[in-house]
Amino acid sequence: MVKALIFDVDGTLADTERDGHRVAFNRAFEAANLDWNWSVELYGQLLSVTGGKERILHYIQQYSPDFEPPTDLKTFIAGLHAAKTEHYCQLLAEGSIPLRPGVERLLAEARQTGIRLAIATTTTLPNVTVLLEHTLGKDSIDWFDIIGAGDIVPAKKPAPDIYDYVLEQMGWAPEDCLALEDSENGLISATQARLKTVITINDYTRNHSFENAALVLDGFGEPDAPFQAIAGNAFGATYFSIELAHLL
Ligand code: XBP
Ligand code: MG
Repeated sequence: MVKALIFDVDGTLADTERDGHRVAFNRAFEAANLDWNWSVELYGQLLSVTGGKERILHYIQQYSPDFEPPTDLKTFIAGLHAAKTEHYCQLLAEGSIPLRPGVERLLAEARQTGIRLAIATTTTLPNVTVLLEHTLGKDSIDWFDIIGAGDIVPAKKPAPDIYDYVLEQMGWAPEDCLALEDSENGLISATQARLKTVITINDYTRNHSFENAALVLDGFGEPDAPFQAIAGNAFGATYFSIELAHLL
């Protein structure tokens, strides 16, 4: 029996990357007078590197090697990323990014049935709280026993650190938990932490490799809007529920 669900945020709870993070990065670049602009397509490639600061560094190294920062590189990237976080929070506070279908129902069902909830994400903590606050209300932050986020661990996904951190802090055994992810890096991270993982794909991750996932779906689905099962046994279910989580 599953005792806890551990959710990824970006791409899993909501499609935040294309119209949220990407736009916020571009706004921060513009405000810093940089002529960088991350298109929808380029951003898909850059997503192979998790973490905003790590992604900016990767971009400089791979796409703009002659770039000379005005201060030392680490300080420059940290400043740029702090501005990006502000733009991102502003964007989400406008309420423009909804939760993915089925997320609200699944969280409610978990709470009703005594299943514990946690978050394990690469993104910066304020980005998580602003999303929860503007989709489910301020109280929803307390629905989660723990929110593991960002730089709290040394290595970001695909390293297992953030899942290990959540398990260790809560004293949970991996076999009692289920991870919910959307990407290959997320799956590798959760699997290395010995967690069974369900994937809900999105436009940026549909071609990733999900070989070790317990189940790969196109979304959590709703009673009146069934999911498509892409790989794994969905036990005849048409939407992801706690009942199905117990069967995996
Ligand atoms: C999410 C990410 C994050 C966001 C940006 O990965 O890679 O880096 O794109 O967030 P996952 P920050 O869903 O696997 O956790 O800019 O705050 O780092
Ligand atoms: Mg994700």
